[in-house]
Amino acid sequence: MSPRAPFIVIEGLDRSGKSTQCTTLINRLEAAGIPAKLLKFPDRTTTIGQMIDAYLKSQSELDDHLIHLLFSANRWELASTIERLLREGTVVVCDRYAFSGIAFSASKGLPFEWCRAPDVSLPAPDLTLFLDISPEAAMARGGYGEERYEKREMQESVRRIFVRLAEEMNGEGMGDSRSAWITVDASQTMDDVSEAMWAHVQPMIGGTHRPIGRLWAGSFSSDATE
Ligand code: DGP
Repeated sequence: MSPRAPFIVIEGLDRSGKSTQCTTLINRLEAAGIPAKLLKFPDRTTTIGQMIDAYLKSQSELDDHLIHLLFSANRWELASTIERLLREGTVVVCDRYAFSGIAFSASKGLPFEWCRAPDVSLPAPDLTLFLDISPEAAMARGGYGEERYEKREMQESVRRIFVRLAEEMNGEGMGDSRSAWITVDASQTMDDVSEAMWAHVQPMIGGTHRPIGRLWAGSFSSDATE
């Protein structure tokens, strides 16, 4: 059986350079002759994504729980596509994923475990690259834009939760859903960040025979009678 391609997630604060780095990574993979596809969450093109887009632009008001579930549903909309691409041998690079879901919604005061629940069992990344930058340095890059979460206190809280997730993902007790989480210093030059990312991605491009993992798979009992 031929190996499947790896699933790579890029996470970070707003203005960490994430989207630019995702594009650079895709270009590098393609230049190396590796089929690669960039996905971005939220995917604002779907019906659910359009509701999220309106919310982020403050054109609509939604309950915090509801918007969290919509963000998660937006990931589930693409879950089978991600699995198909990986099996076909296409590297999937994802600009944000379930970790953003927890980091942003828990920062608004929703319970951490409640935030995790709807994303349990999504395809698990083989590698998560977290582009770490202080909110001050991110702001110095031209300030935050107009969107709802682009405020300093929010970004500070988001960063603290990302750090907690990093410890958890690399820790014991993750079972099959354990996946490598690498923190990259995103205050470096764009070229240095791109090199640091490539150093982790390049060893994986030959693919893997490991089955696609399930995110936080051990979190719930699968048997209602247990
Ligand atoms: P972006 O298009 O990458 O700028 O992301 C839009 C904003 O949405 C950004 O501030 C991060 C936030 N975000 C991304 N995913 C989630 C999620 O699952 N839940 C919540 N509450 N916010 C998210």
